[in-house]
Amino acid sequence: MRMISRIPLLSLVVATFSGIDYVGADCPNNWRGYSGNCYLFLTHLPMNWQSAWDYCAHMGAKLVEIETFAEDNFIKQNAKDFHFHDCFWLGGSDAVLPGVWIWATSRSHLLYTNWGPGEPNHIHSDNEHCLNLYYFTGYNTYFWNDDVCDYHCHPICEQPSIPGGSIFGRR
Ligand SMILES: [Ca+2]
Ligand SMILES: [Ca+2]
Repeated sequence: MRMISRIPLLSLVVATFSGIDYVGADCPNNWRGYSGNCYLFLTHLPMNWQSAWDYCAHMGAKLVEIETFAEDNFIKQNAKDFHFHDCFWLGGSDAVLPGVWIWATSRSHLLYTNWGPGEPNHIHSDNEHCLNLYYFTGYNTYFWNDDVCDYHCHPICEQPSIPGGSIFGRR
């Protein structure tokens, strides 16, 4: 007699991927949380790169530094939420040594990158030393782009989230 054993499917794994994990309680108002960090998309105040860097630094944050595909995806998805096709400043620059891109706050080299098609193309204009998230219309999405630092884009600030949010006055 043959025994047919059925192995119950104990765990049904439903893989969903939104790339967005809101942990708002750990972030200040209007900041969006993802994987231990909080991000502010300052969509009403486009400014040049230096002003964007200063704006974030003034709050004790940094102009966003994207280290992973997951973080990049989170930033891109959130940028799309605002439904305008525009640019956002990222915290990268090659102003110190043209062609050598670093994250300006942490002073570390860019390891992960997501350059748009043909970017960085500063070799053609020789004055694009600041990194932004730029909407490539033909691709219907955002990519990284080296751009003129005096252009006006929207800052994205980043700072670590605090479990419980106590330092932000929220419990
Ligand atoms: Ca980061
Ligand atoms: Ca460019």
